[in-house]
Amino acid sequence: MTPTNEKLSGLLHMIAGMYRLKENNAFRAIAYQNASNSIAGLPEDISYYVKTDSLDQIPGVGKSIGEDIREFLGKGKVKRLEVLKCEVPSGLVELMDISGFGPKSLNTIHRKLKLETREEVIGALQDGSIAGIKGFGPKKVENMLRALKVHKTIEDRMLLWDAMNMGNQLLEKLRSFPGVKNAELAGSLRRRKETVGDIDILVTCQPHDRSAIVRFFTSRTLASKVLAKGETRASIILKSGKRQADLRIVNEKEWGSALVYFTGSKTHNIHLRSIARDRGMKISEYGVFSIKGDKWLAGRTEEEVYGKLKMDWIPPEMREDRGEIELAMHHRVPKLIEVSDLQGDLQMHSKWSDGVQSISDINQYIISHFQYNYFAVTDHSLSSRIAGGLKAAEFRKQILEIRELNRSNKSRFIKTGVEVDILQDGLLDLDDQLLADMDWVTASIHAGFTKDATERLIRATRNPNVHCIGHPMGRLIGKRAPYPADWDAVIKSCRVTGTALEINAQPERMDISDELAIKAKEAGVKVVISTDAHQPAQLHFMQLGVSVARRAGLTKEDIVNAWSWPEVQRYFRRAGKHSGISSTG
Ligand code: DGT
Ligand code: CA
Ligand code: CA
Ligand code: ZN
Repeated sequence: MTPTNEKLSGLLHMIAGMYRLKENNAFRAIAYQNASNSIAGLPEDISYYVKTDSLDQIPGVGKSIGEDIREFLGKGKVKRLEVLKCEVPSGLVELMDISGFGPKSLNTIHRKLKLETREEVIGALQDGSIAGIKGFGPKKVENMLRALKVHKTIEDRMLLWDAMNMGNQLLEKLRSFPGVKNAELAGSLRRRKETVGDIDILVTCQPHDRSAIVRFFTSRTLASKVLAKGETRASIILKSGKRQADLRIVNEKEWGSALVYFTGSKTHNIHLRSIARDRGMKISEYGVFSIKGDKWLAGRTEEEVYGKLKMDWIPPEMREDRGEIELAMHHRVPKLIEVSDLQGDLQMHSKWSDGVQSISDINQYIISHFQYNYFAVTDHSLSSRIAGGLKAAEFRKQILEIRELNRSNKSRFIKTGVEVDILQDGLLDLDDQLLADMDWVTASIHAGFTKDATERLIRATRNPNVHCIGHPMGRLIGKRAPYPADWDAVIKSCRVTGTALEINAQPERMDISDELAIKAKEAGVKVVISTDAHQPAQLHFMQLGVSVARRAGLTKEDIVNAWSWPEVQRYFRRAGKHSGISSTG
């Protein structure tokens, strides 16, 4: 993202937040949020669109948001935001993303206690003054405090998606710096953990190039602050994003052993060390050595290091000491799923509901960017009103549109579908006949997050029209804890009914988590990796979902959308599910 696009996207996000805080402005808030998302995904700097007079080509940017953008480029400010700041307490907007801190609650707190900043609100929660306000009973306050704790994880750590973007940018710069031979991400980022504490980078070079590389890493170009600086290492606070990055420089002969060491995890390394010891060796970042005689035995590549311990190479995503070392010793490391294995994407939203693009534009984008054989459009059902949910009759119309598109493309590329709401009692928001006519049905919970969801989810899995449960845990990393549920019972019901579980690849969701995906695989439950894209750029989140699956040791056989469409249909038919009546043909 260009710096201007980043600023503008942030500003529109702020306006969206202010409208939400102002209440009764949900639709405006969504419009601004959509525009903010679009701009974050633009291939060109925003000034290009102004110059070529093509602002209106940007999804979600209409006349009035277009004017805001011109104003921002001209004066660096937007009047609309300045006005809003006088009307609503802007210091509270960032709290609003946390569950339990909705606009209504924040407005009440603001009015009753005259609080203006997030710190003041957090203080008032902790010292009990908020508990004195009507409507803020012990249960509510407890929920708010718990949500704050969830939020804390994301203040200390970054989302994997953000870390990947920052890490890859940094890596590119280092790789093109003179003298750098190898450069690779390490630590939790290379293991693709769902949150990342800091960005670790490992580099090899000739000893005489080290100081120039350290100087570059700690220069103003990359660092806003230097935390530590030595001959072979440095720690900085990155200029972009304010997060920490650690650099380690090693000799080429140590590359493999250093990569193993700095990739971790710590528990994986500890287990490796004990295995080495059993075999009369020791292992460190400098290599594998014999205990007797202290002789260097291996270290150039990771394969060499694991090989010396009589193990197969282990993909970084699996290195958590969850059984991968035993698999590697028996040469049974699975061939993990890869992005290129995927044949389709089975959750996304078009502008029929809260997406920004038409089905035909999504179709074009997917054809020109992916090697898929199918994709499903899954707009929201009616009870997701804020998300522009559709009535049954509108879905019928949408089905006709998709058929027409397929007909004119002479293909069955686009599948009809829905992300149908699971209501409070576990029933679905659309009638069974309509669901049965869809190629692909994902059922998700979008309301009632604090109640135990076990029965609701199980009931949804029992519906023969439901192929998949969408974002099953309902968490938003750093904002909302998963709903309480008996996951073993839910997974069991998926197994019995042949219902798949989604790995939703939205950066804040990563839902189900790697831990649940491991359980799903153990139970023989299939998984669908979906982007839940609301605009084309988000279709690229797929790699995030794939990293969750890889951390769980999943292979092509475990992932529904790694199969051809006839295989998908066959699987669900055998499981006793309806598998569409070829409404796309
Ligand atoms: P993070 O940054 O909190 O998300 O997690 P990591 O795993 O990236 O941890 P970090 O940045 O402290 O260290 C990077 C890697 O270096 C870690 O995964 C394993 C290795 N490492 C660090 N400290 C130790 C240690 O005391 N013992 C061993 N065996 N390995 C360590
Ligand atoms: Ca780290
Ligand atoms: Ca580190
Ligand atoms: Zn959803």
